[in-house]
Amino acid sequence: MATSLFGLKRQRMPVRTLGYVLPVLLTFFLPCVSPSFLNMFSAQKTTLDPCYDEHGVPKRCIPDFVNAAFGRQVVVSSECGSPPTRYCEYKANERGEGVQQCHTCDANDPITHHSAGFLTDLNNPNNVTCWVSASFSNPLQNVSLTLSLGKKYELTYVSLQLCSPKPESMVIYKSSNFGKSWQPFHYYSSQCQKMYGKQLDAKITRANEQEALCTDLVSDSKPVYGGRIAMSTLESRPSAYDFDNSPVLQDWVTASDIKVIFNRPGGSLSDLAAYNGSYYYAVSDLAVGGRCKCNGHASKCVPDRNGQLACDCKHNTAGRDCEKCKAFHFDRPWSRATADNANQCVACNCNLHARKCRFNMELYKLSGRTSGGVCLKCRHNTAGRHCHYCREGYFRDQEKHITHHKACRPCDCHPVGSSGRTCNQTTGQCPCKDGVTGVTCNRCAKGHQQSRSPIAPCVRIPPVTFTKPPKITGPSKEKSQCGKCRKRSRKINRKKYCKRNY
Ligand SMILES: [Ca+2]
Repeated sequence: MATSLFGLKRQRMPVRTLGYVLPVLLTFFLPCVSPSFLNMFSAQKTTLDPCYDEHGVPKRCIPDFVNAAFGRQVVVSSECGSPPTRYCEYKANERGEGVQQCHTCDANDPITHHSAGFLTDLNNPNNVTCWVSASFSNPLQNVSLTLSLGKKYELTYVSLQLCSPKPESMVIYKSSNFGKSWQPFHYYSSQCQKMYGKQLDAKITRANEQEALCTDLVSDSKPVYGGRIAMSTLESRPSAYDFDNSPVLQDWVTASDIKVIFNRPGGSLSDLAAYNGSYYYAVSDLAVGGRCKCNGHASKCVPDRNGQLACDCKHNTAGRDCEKCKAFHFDRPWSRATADNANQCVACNCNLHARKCRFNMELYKLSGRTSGGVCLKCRHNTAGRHCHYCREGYFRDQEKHITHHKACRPCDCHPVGSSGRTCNQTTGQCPCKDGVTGVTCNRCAKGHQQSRSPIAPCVRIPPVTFTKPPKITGPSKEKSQCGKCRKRSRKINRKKYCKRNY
């Protein structure tokens, strides 16, 4: 597959568009781009899954470089042809004389219309198609182009190829929240200070890397017609050389929408002659070069269930931009993949007893930044941040692995014989009252016998003395019951106590 320095896979972009755009970009933008940023765009080997190496080890992966504007609808504030109108160009003939060439714009004519669809169609230099705004007489009338990319992208450039002369003042804005708010991306004006309160060609430092530059287009206004305006998102920005480690710049290049506002038409004499008191803007191609934003965790973007473009997330990540860890993978904090580390999200260790967990930064730090997952709603009578021990009232069955759903058995402490309901986690031994024995405290210890008192259910058997046995006066039924009770076993009866008082 033919790849260029920017890792462009030529099949993905209309060949003619790339052929036209790339030389411009490489000439202007390469010197200011960091090696790590270029590496990000380096060609990916054709493997089964670009997000894993041949041993199945996760590695950073990124979607192909595309013209994100291609074929997308652009909302324009103005369009010529309703009703049909004329617009004129002022060009030099073979003898160098200025000649006016006028054209008809009829929105309802398939041949002479100049609709917004021409902004993002195939950019064929042999058959240039232009959007043309309606003509206007006030040069300060704004005309805007709004392009929704439908998904966050990380942009390398925004470019406009013009059919009219280059405007004197214009601004490119970006939105990274689908049009809720807009941020200036680049100003163009011969009067930066006057028009926008911006310094011409201001120096960008590490302190203001998200500040839009203001540059002058008119000083570079050849050719008058068919010129190209192109901004590099990273140009002149110091951290471009360390893009991987610059969240500020990663944020700066992120956009879901682009808006271009023309504030003032080009002001040279030839331009004005062409306008002849009636201004217009005309653009043949609006291109937005970049990659679907997936934070290094996906190699492609695909339509989701709702038909919206979303990253095909790997490395246990989730979200439209793979901007979070997927459910139950919160043992480490989410992080963008870098060239050195895929920063895969890791599943919580809950010993198969929980389906949910959360991340705890304190525990993560305490563990030496290895594990911060805390299991939620441990099942099967387990407890602990990893559901790794038995909850109160249960003890470990040592014959079963901790992941077994019956690894914890109930203590089953005798309600009368034990002094509590919590047994030893390992042995299952319940806390027995004095004179009581057995794992569940269900028997009187040797030398003890059951009493009538639930507080002291087993009392010491009094020493045997050889005195004359007392005369039994009670009913013979009670006597036989007591005899039975004493003889049978030392097991404590929960409901019934021997009535005889020892
Ligand atoms: Ca076009």
